[in-house]
Amino acid sequence: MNFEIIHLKETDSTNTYAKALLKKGELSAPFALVFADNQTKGRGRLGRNWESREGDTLCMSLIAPYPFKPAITLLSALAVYKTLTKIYKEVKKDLKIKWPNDLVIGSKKLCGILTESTDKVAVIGIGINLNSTSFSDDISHKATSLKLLTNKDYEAFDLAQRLTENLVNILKETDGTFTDAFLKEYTSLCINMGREVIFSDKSGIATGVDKDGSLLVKTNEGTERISSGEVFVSGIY
Ligand code: BT5
Repeated sequence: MNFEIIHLKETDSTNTYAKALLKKGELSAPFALVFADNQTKGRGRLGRNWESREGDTLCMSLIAPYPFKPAITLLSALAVYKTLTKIYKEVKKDLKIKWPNDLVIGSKKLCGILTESTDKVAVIGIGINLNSTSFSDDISHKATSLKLLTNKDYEAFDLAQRLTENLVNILKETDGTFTDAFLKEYTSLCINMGREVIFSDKSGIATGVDKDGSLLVKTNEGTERISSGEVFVSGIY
């Protein structure tokens, strides 16, 4: 393995744990996987929650030696896609990426990614619903799992290691920036393309993704580049 592994029984958030490890400076490799069997206070973006249950949800963070680059989150979503569709071929026809950081099945969310960066290191937090068959009332209308799609059971730790291996390889190959080939692949899987998207107080049609990871949206006033913030896609949560 080309990364260190920290396997926890339980933690509040693997991203929080990873950031504390970085502060202590006790890591022995530039890449490290922090994996938790159970996460009690998972975080989404903008202070939101990430819901998980032991045995049902994969919760991991990858520590990677890269300064903040928006494309890292998008490349991570692509690595999740590539790993899941390589191991579980039957999910390929249903799995898509929703810009920037979600993987979706149909109109529901399967995976979320929270990247937190310093000027030197990125902590890429990944949550995937594996075996969940129910969710809290807050998200039951918009969440799904691999088990709900295939009726099979999945093992989180093994998947986390294989995903990390792929993600580390992609990050090393690209240095955390988009190559033309990865950008083309990401765009072809991105469910936003050609659809109406709503952002801030505007709307338009998503036409592409830029090399820096921005979403390109054609509005009445011309093409806008969206680099962060919330983007809603018509018909999807
Ligand atoms: C995300 O944020 O989707 C990022 C989630 C990252 C979770 C991982 S788990 C390991 C690591 N450690 C952490 O503490 N976090 C990372 P965002 O795009 O802001 O979406 C959050 C929203 O997704 C919530 O407000 C809910 O509406 C919804 N949500 C929460 N839990 C969900 C789940 N299990 N499945 C689907 N949707 C969920």
